[in-house]
Amino acid sequence: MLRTDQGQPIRIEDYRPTDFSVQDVGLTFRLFDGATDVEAIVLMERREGVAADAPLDLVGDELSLESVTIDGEPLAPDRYDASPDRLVIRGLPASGTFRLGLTTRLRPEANTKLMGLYRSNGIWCTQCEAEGFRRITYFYDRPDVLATYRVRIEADKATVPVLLSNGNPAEHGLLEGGRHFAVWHDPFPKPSYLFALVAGDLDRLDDHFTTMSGRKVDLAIYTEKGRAHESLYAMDALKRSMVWDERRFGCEYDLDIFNIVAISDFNMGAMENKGLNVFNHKYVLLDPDTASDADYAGVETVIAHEYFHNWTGNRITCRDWFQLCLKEGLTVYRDQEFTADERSAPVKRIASVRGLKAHQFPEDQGPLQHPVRPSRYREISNFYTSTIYDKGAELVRMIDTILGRERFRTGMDLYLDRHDGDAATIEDFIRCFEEANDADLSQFALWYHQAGTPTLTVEEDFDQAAGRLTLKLAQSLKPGAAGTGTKPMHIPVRFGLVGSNGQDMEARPAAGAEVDGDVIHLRDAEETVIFEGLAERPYLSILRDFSAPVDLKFQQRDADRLALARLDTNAFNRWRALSDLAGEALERAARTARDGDEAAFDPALADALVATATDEALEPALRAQALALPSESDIARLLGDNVDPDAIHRGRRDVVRRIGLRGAERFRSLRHDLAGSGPFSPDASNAGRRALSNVLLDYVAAAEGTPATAAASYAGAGNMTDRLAALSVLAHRFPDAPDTEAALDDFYKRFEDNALVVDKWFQLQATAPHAGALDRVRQLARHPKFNLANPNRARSLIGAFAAGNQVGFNRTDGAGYAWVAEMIQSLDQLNPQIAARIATAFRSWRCFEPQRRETARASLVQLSEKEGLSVDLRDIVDRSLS
Ligand code: B3K
Ligand code: ZN
Repeated sequence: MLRTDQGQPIRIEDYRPTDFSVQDVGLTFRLFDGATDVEAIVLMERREGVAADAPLDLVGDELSLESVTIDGEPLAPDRYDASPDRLVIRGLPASGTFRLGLTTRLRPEANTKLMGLYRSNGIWCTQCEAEGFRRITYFYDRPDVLATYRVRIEADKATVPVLLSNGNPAEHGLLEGGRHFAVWHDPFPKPSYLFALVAGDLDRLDDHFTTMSGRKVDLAIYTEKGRAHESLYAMDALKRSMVWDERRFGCEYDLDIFNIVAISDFNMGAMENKGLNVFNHKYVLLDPDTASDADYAGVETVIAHEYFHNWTGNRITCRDWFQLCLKEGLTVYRDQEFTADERSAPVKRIASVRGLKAHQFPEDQGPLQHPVRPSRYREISNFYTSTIYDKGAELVRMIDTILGRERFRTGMDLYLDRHDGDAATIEDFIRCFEEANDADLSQFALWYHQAGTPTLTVEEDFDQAAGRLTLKLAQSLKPGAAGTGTKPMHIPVRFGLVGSNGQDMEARPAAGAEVDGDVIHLRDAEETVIFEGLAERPYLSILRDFSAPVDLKFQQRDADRLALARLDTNAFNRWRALSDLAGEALERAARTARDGDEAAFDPALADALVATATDEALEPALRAQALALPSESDIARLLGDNVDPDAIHRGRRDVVRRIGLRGAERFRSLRHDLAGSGPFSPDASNAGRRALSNVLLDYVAAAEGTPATAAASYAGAGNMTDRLAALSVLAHRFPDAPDTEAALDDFYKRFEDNALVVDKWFQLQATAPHAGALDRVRQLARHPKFNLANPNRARSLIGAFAAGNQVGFNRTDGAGYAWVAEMIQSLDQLNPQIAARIATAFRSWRCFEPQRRETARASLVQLSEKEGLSVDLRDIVDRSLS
């Protein structure tokens, strides 16, 4: 018997190249309702040095093999063994090329995993990353096997007019029986995970772009019928991305055509297939009445991200999946820089750091911890994590900080030049920065291999008489679940010494750690830096722009933080000063709420927030970030252990109410001033004004203690951002009010035909933190519009409740955990990837107080004892319990 995939661990040290090389792949898809035949002709050759009797060993997944040929001749049955997930062929030529022909029969309509070829609303589409191509044909489905592809698609002409694949169009024509065909040729060798096919009755938005060398590229975005006009903003974002990548990194687009397709059933955000990006329609379609500012920003980011992959991911791909951060971390870094340039650098940085702390820090501190460059996995789909993406991007950003912008670009140029056409490794990437700049990044490289969030401790001492500031910096890393090393790493610490006039003071680094401009290079476990020549005690602005992904421990005086919140020239650190003060106030409030007391309230924080809200010198989006207090899960992370989500919730509500009471009058008048007039515009500056106005609405509503203002805002809303914000204040703050029910009903009735808005309606209710939350989600799971098979819908109810409703999911009686576990188990039968992803919400179970810890563990254990769990889900459950 051939082995079947039981999720055996894959280890990096077992990597070796394939026995046969693949040069070219020809694929013919004959699309019919119910069944699709795929004929593959693969040009291969035994590699030099490989034993002449070594068999060809290819991988499949749930495949059914119809025929095998070698150079056109049918292969005798005794020459091969086939099972749904493996094909082994013996007796192949010892040297020279041969053509392997395979025919497989697929059932795309029955493919609920949405990996390989499947149908979404009648449209045939594919998703191959990471291991979906093996669900189409037997292949070396791994990223280091690069080949050119020629793809022929045949289908009914009337019902399936659009036939798309990677590369450039080569041929098309008519066939008998009302059918037609199209042939696509992709001249750039690519791994199988970048293969794509789309076929259906689609609408199209056309445009074009002229590259920096003057080549014309045809651009098209395909949508479901009648929705092409909703992709105008996405098209604009695409063209801006193309310009930006040329200017910033010298990266020019290479094919004659670039296509994007929006699909409604999609496991993730989008996919960077060569020349044919396939998107979750959430990240393409926008309409001023139905899309919020967050949706516009999301589309812009994802369009850019997938486009940027054309160089960082496609032209240079990964040798193996352990190198996933090579393309993902780097591409996230690039899309963050794009947004910073297009919108606002400090606002983007704050949003990225908030995201990192909310998603990556808990992952790095819990049982699902893994290094940015892992060395083991059981199921690669479970490694598309915040650690790979977001921490991966932080590591690239640190290289930029350590080397400086120009030297960073020199290293990138060498990487893009030297490795074009390669399947590369992290070591290749780092070496380019070292060689191009004569730099030593060997200690820095530990960041890729040591899991966990290092703690950076800072102490300061100022000698007034001598005008001398002494900084003591220490780093430490606890051993965690991944069991990787804890050696001191190279940490770039950006800093400033802020004078009472708000200017950065000039100071001589007199001794101690290496200081280069505004960056301290911390390399040892403990180091001291001495600055001399200071006329007054400076306010220390440390870790500016969050220059390293560390857990900063710095007992800075409140007065200094309040001063930095007013004065710091570094906008990010102005935000952080307030955020740290607020975090501490919220921690105190949670502790006292747990003990049944009311927290003592220091009005200084409220006054600082009011001052920031009304500071005309700051862009509104930045003020909105400052006013948005740490979330309930942020507070849970700050508390660290023995967490009681009900106490966090009560404490936070109390703090918001008191700030609201103190600022109510100013907040109301500011909202009045911010109220927009004129037609809706999604640009960053208008979005910032709406963000500020809506964060203020929450304070005002909290202070008033009645739904009246939010209900009025809902009724008067002229766009989705304001409408959603008002509805969220109603549903989250006043769940039982008649106004809330009325607004939720109105919202549903207005938008029930728009799936993306109905998702918002599910999500908003699923995340409302109140005692009846579980009953509400149970009821919503029976709603006629709920559909477990659609990933967006499943995420908007189950995922949103599990990851975004601290109070509801973590009920003391364990009923929240039990319901989520039950839903995950049903979902696992349809779509293991989505089930496994939602299950990661259990990862912080050990941080709770004993009763919740026990009930959460019980649900996980029950899940782990079920028969027939997918490899995906079992991997997450087992690791969560380990
Ligand atoms: N590379 C894809 C993600 C694929 C996820 C596979 N489970 C999208 C992206 O990161 O751009
Ligand atoms: Zn990506």
